[in-house]
Amino acid sequence: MFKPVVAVAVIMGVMAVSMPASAETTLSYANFPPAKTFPCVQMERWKQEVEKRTGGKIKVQTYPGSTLLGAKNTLRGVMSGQADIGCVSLAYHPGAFPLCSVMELPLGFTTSTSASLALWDLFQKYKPEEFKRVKVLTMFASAPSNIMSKTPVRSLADLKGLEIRASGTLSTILNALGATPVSMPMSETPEALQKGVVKGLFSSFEVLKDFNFAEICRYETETNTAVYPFAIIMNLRSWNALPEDVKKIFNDLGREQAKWTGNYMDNHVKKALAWSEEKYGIEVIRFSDEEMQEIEEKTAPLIEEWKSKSSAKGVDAAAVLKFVEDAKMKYEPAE
Ligand code: 3IO
Repeated sequence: MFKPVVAVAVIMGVMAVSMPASAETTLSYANFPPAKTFPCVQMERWKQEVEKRTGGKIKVQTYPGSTLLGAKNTLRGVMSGQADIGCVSLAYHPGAFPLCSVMELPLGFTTSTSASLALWDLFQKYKPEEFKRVKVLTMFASAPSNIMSKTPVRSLADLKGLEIRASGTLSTILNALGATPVSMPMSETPEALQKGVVKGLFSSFEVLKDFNFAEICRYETETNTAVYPFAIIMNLRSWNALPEDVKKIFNDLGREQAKWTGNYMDNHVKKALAWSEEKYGIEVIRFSDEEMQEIEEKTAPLIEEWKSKSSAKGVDAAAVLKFVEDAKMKYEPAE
């Protein structure tokens, strides 16, 4: 017998299954290096937290390995809406970030955690013009940069004329030390090393494992000079379209994510070094105190250069530098 109540219930049941529970939004998130590298590991963690905290209202579709946008077109691509969210290494855009590029200077941060928190505080304090066309979701920095090379670099003399991959201000640091810097994004580095276009790279040690660079670069010279700052940016129209409760969840995640990423990175550097020693018998080289003193002297002018360049773009350079140095004191681990 025909029962209208049952029929209506069945129809409503079908509708409930075929229609989204409520307005569900999927955000695309572009990242340039391979999935197992730290910018992508932190991306997956952010995705997980967002999906959990929004109760599934927001879904995040991640695109590691430049599958949606590459290293140098993520900034533009996010601004124009080709992706909702993207990961930008600030050093790939010399001149574009006159304030936050202070974090690329040889300031002697010893951990990713301290540099990441300093960068986040810096952004919150100044809300710099250079990011006004995007929403900044979080920021973080790599662990300090070191020289990974095919031939041993035991002194600055060994570095002379050696082609080493870096980016942005970190390339100018290499230049000041007598090396021949070759600027390119990290995502192009495996091929350049393989082909011999570069004889090494200047970055944080976790790449020894994550890119298997330990196989080709058996010598690792500690300099702990400078970090690479990163920003996770969101398209403004996509941001403005989010409901207030979701915006709050994203905002609350900003600093927490910076700290999480720093912690992950610092632990992962240790693991990567142990792995590289075990698997490839890499040699870790430490410069003498005299050598470290010379590095400080040779790179000091870069700080003055940054001051004059950023001042010319309206940045209160002395105040910004002091802010970062104070944040460093606050966050650096006790010796
Ligand atoms: C980096 C970039 C991509 C993947 C892993 C990484 N570890 C350290 C960095 C920083 C860097 O060298 C760069 O080019 O942004």
